[in-house]
Amino acid sequence: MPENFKNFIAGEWVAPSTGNYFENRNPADWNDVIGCFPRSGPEDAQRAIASATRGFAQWSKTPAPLRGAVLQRVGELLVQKKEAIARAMTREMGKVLAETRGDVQEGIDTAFYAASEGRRLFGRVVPSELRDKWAMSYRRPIGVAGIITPFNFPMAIPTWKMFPALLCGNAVIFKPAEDVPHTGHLLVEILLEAGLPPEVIQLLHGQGSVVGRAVIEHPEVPVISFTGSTETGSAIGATCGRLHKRLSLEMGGKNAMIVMDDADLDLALDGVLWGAFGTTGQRCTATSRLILHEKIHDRFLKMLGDRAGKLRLGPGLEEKTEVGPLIHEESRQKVDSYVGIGKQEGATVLVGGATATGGALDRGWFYQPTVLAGVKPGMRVEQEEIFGPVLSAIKVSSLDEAVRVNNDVRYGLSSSLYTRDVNAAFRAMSELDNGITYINAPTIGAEAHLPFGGVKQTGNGHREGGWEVYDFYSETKVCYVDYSGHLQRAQIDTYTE
Ligand code: UN1
Repeated sequence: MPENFKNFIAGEWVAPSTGNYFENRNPADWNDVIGCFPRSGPEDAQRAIASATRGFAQWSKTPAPLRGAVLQRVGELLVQKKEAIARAMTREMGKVLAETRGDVQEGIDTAFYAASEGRRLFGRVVPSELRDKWAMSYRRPIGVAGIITPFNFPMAIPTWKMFPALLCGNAVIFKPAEDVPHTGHLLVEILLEAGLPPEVIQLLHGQGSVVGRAVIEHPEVPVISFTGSTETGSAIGATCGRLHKRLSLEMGGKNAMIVMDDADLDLALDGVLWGAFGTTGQRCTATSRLILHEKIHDRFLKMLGDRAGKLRLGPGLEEKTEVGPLIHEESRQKVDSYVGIGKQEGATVLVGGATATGGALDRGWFYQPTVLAGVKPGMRVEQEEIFGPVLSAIKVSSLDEAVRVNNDVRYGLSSSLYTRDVNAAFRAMSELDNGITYINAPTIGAEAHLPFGGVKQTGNGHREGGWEVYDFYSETKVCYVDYSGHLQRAQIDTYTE
């Protein structure tokens, strides 16, 4: 019998009020059941929010350096348990071990950054326009933060949101994606082991449409952070707009790599294989368009076809594997249907283009790494996020055209340019309409201590990671202290002698 896992609500591991559970299976081997996880109901969400409100009252008064010390211990525990968590994560969501180790490392980096921020969290003191008066701003915690996260970075993305939220003094309700509840469980265990007061964190498993919605719609949860699809993000945005909530959205991408005729093609080849097929293409930052200068187009596609066709598919727990499975069957069907759409639109399949079968592959959601050639700007496979191992190659005749093609999509997360021309690189950096641009590196690989996010329909203007996320999770308070002993009127008594 698989284990029944629990929610963590009001300082205790508890069964869901509904009594219902869902199965969590290994996407590389559907006979392997990891466990059953609560299909919670609105009542569980209500209890979690009431408890988090109590947790907030306590934690918001804990000095920030002490909050940082808890996150320091969280980071140390993640270091100790890195290998075990990476293995559990690969079993749960499929990506290869090197990548799940990297995912935990991103959590470690985020924890240590947050810990050090506990001794900064700078406010500002600025000159007042009046004499004998101080003017300053500082940060205050906001309240309970609802954190809703996707399957593709089951450790890193929750930590990007949760650690800054906690460091700033907020309490957290954590709703991990249904595909990765086990990694969520392991993360909450670590927070508790590190000494986080129990009511400051609540773990709520279940469906976004039920518990996610209950958290988002609750008036006592003033801050929401969501990473996932643009469609769901828009719906959350509408609700949060109506309820005047602070909301950070990270959503889709249609990220392009541009390879110019002067590029180091071997370097670009390694880059595109990693950018397009790492995490089986299931990153918001995945390279899903390859914009090739006409002078190197045919040669580069030949090189790419040879290498992409040889990538080793298999269970991510096997060290030889280069590409793991997709997260579930529905996702595999979506990928396959996009390949069909691409063919109908006139693209040709250079490599891949079908479900991967044979041996161990028959027990998981594998799909061949796929390159579509002859893709034209405006085709659906060029415009829409596929979230799988499908790369669309487009031919252009200049950097200007490449930039236009890059920018002509509704998303704007990351972009990449391979060139040896420093002038072209700097010009493109300012013209590529994305939140992140890489020069001579693929579209994936953001570092935890820099702001992460995109423009247009990728996000709503906020950034995760780095220093900017601390603005999102704190409320600015301004204080003026007038020690002149008489009334001084701002804007009026300014120039009097
Ligand atoms: C995501 O795909 O949602 O830059 C996050 C990267 C990783 C994070 C990706 N550090 O690819």
